[in-house]
Amino acid sequence: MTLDAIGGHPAADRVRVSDLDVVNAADEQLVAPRIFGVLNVTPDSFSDGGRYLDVDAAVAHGLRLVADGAVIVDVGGESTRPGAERVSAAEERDRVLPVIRLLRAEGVRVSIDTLRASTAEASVEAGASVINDVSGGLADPDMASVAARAGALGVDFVAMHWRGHSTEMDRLATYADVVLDVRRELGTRVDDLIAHGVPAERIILDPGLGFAKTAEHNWQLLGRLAELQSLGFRMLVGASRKRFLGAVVGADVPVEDRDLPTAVISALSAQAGAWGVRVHDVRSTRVALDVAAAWRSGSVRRDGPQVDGADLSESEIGATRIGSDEDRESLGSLNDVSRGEPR
Ligand code: PMM
Repeated sequence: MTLDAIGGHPAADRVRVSDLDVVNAADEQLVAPRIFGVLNVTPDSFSDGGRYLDVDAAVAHGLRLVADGAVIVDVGGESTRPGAERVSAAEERDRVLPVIRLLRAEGVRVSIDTLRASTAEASVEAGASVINDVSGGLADPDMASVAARAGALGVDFVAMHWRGHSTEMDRLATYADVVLDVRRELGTRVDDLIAHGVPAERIILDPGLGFAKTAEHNWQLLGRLAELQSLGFRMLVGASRKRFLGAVVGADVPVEDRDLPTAVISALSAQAGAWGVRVHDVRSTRVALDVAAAWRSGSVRRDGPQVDGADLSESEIGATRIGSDEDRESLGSLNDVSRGEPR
């Protein structure tokens, strides 16, 4: 069957054009794709594990990500690198909740990267405005209902393509056609989420690079991103520093050397119409996205890479990319809602 014959997901009709363009309706002035800055509060994530276990260090790094151009900070308390063992729910919450509360107090928008419904729910209560579940709701049977309750309050849900936990995902990397298979499996996730009451316009899809994927699978998914986007949902791309980039820059170099290919992928993802990119080094991706935007529009954006975090106080850093006072007010009221019981 050709893609033309498949068409978009039926629920995509409910995703209004304006929703495709905004994070929680609060940042319309920003040019897509949005940058999710990665903040792993873990001892063992593959690229930044152990660096931000201390709450103050984590918050300072979150503020730095925003100063560099992230629209949202994606906080994770459990590593998903291949082979990683699970941490307890209590340990995960102890890692992420203080960081989320403090970042919110600084006016920073936060996404919670978790497989657990209980962590997602507690994080939304602490002020998170996006739930980022790398299993797309498959790992925890309660996640879809939490996403539905949170979605009713305007909280977005990232459903990544996933086939199994870190300890087993490498053996699950078999596909007839990786793009068509991932597209179909993401479509099934959308059906299930909507059946549980998640509003279609709150769903963001992600191809899940590196999760039950070989390097070739990752490149095929990137090169044919438009086929995934034809499902009709916002698309988030998470290539940052992943192992498959080692083949480009050399396997024995520091992971930071993967920031250049990551930034190139961010620019190419922008050209392909991605809505968001999730990266560790925000500054290099910001520059790459500004170049891509200038290429498209014929001039450098007025809100381009003018941020110099060194000149800003911490509270100003938190507000830098969020925009005008009016925008900050609307963000504040959004999170007042999110902080309540998501029911
Ligand atoms: N990758 C990782 C963790 N969370 N979330 C989304 N939505 N997409 C991804 O590709 C993704 C993710 C693994 O990378 P990390 O250990 O550097 O956070």
